[in-house]
Amino acid sequence: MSNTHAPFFPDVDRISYEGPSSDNPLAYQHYAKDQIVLGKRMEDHLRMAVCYWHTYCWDGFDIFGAGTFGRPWHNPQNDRSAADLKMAAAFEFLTKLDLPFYCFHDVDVVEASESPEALSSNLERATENLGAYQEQTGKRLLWGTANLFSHPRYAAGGLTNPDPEVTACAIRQIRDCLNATHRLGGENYVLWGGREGYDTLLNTDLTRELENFGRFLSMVVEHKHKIGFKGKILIEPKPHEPMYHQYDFDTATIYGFLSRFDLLGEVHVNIEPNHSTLSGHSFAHEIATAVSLGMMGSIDINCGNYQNGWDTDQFNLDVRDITLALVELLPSGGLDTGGFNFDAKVRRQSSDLHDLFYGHIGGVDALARALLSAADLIERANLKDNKDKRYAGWEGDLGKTMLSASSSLDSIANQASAQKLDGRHTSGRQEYLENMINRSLV
Ligand code: XLS
Ligand code: CA
Ligand code: CA
Repeated sequence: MSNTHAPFFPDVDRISYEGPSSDNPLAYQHYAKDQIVLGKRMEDHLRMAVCYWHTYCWDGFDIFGAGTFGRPWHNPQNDRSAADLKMAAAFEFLTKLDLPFYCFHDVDVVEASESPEALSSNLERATENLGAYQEQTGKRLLWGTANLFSHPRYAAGGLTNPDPEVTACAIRQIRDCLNATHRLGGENYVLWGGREGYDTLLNTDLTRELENFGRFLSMVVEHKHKIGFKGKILIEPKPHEPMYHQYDFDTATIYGFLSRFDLLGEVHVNIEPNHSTLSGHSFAHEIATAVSLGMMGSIDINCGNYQNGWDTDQFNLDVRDITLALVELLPSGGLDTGGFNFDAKVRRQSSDLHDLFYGHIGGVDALARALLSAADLIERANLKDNKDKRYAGWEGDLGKTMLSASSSLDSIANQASAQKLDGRHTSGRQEYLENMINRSLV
């Protein structure tokens, strides 16, 4: 497929690394993709992706007003020619940013489709075109996903809808999009339960909805194996918005759900900082929980606004916050099939095409700085040694005996009394450790 529509960004060259002293706003100051950090190239650590929906689909509308962007690839009908132009713009932008991956929803890559049949066949055509662009540019698919929340039929959810006819439509979309992701060599398949949850318990059979959800998620996993898809199936935790309550509340909730339906090891998580903070957790907490429970999949990098708490999907420039998350992620081996997908959008007032570049360049450099900072911290601050020392007692006689199979509440209590054990607090050195973070920040 030759990109006959390009260029949409004629005055922007490929963005390259110019170093921290560069004052070129269309250059990377920290992201040097071939630089080796902790034994791996930066590009391979971060595996960054541009998302279709915020970057190419959104025209700047919000609930109070119409679109502000006037993108040259949009038209009011969102017809086939708009879908084709958008795809050309997408691969030009990705190539100019020099990032390896992209992500999409089925409806993002096709024209407006008036029926489920039309969506299936339009997706078929779009998959061919995406494959051709991948071939031509060397870009890869980090993940695909089906949009089960925008069409009015999904007002009460997709896989948890009260009406089986709606759920059947949702399943058809998932089947088609998982097949398309597989054909495109996608590395993961994501399910964000956009409307899997409820607005009021008064009309909701919570027991039935969760049972149906578990049953149909098992079918997604069965289908993945049937077609030989080697990527990971990922659920994306989010506590609320658009629904009052969403079943995939946070990573720990999903762990309980997967364990109930015997899906542990088959389904992992796609963690988003903005969703982490919405659920009352830090980004680092969600990463640490996923690593600890063996559920780490991928990351949708963004952040919310600290004052209003909504899902504002901003580019995350908070190097310290990302560093704290990477300190949890990197020692576990880092991302495997996952990556950092920019699920972030420029503000509605940022209506120039250049703003799309500024947004992503800032996000990329923040990730690169956080990677360098986390690597320095891990190497210099001996965080592992510090933790090992703090928990050393559990490797000694007392700790081992207490945890042995023959121990009981009585045996431990009796030992405490016989040996007159009188445990004392030792410092956790929190301020010392927090200072180490600030000293490592690049
Ligand atoms: C919305 C979600 C969504 C998913 C993909 O809050 O972040 O964008 O990542 O459906
Ligand atoms: Ca997301
Ligand atoms: Ca979000």
